[in-house]
Amino acid sequence: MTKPISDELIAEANARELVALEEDYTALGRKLARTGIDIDRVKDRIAGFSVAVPSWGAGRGGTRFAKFPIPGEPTNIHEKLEDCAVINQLSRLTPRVSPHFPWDKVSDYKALREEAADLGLGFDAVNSNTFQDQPGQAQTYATGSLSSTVEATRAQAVEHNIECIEIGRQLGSTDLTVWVGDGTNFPGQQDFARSLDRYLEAASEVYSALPDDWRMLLEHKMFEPAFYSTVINDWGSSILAAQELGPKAKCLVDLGHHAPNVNIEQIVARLHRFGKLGGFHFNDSKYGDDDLDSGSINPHQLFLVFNELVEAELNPREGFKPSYMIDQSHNVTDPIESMLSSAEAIGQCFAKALLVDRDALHAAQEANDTMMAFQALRRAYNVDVAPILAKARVEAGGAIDVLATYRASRWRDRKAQERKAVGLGAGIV
Ligand SMILES: [Mn+2]
Repeated sequence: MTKPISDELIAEANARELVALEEDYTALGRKLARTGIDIDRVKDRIAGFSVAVPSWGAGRGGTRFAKFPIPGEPTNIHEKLEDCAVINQLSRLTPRVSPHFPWDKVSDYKALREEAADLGLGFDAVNSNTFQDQPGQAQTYATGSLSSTVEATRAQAVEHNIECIEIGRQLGSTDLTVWVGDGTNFPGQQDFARSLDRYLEAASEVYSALPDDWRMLLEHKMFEPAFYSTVINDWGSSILAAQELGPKAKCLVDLGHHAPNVNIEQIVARLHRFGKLGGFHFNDSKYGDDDLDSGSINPHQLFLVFNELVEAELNPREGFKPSYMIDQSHNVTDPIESMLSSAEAIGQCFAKALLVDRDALHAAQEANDTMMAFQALRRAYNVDVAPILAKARVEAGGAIDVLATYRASRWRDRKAQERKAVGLGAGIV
């Protein structure tokens, strides 16, 4: 197995932190024991938790105005896998990569799967792309893809999704994530009902091509690139489409794809209630974007989402197997550092949700004791769970201080010497 960062460097960095970590972990263990919680059991749950990273997140993102590349950023799937391996080696939270096609196309997928495995990585959901045109493509997606009024365009979009399934089979994936940019910029531009009909008909052709153990994750988005309406605009349209397509179709919740201030944790509970919660794209937002780092703006919301997921575990519905992935745009940071920080934020919110005294919460809910129900959540949210995550990491060979260890490795500087420079460009990648 190829390890991008040397074990010696990680061990050296950890040696400086280990005594303090043991002290903090022991103290937190004593505090949690007073409320009947075994810290080692929480740590074991964290050790078993993982979140996928997107291949496209390994490069610097951008906006429609500009993109500012950094020296040493990856320019192909092979270099992206290397960077994803760094994130997983240090954090021990991100063992899978979610590829995007055609961006990550190669000629030999068996070899790509082996290359990833050698780096300690597997593949998560495959993502199709019918929101931009590719060189040599026969039909344009300028006015839509799966919902296009043009039959040949819909057929091309269906064919691309089926090709993604075939690639995914070779990579070991079992999920196809479908997000279409289809929508309108003007009132009257398209008929709301007919465009959804066309989408459903085309999506059902993709659905029919799913292998037995596969799922089709429908990702909704309220706006962008279409700014007046989108065909799969919210969780309502998403669950209706998933119900119509069949049991293998599930809804994917991207935290940034809602109107500002929407109660996303309630949507999570609703989707789960009907067996349609397929997974998450984690990010954060301040206004209406889907680009900021997970937990950087509203970590409390992330905690409340995980609180619903822990509740869902206690009341499982058919096929409850949510997939977790980071999906954010790293415009001003080293993407590796952003994903290390984000994976930590996501893991922390899961750990805090595990600390909620469920008996106390449920009893307070049944007794309509509003304040104590709230306090059951608040007590857990207020716990600093960092020592639990650090202990789980170090036991799995990861770094106690992921960012300091990453910087000590000088990974990006070294890659800047080896990798070809990225050209200037615009647009989200
Ligand atoms: Mn997304």
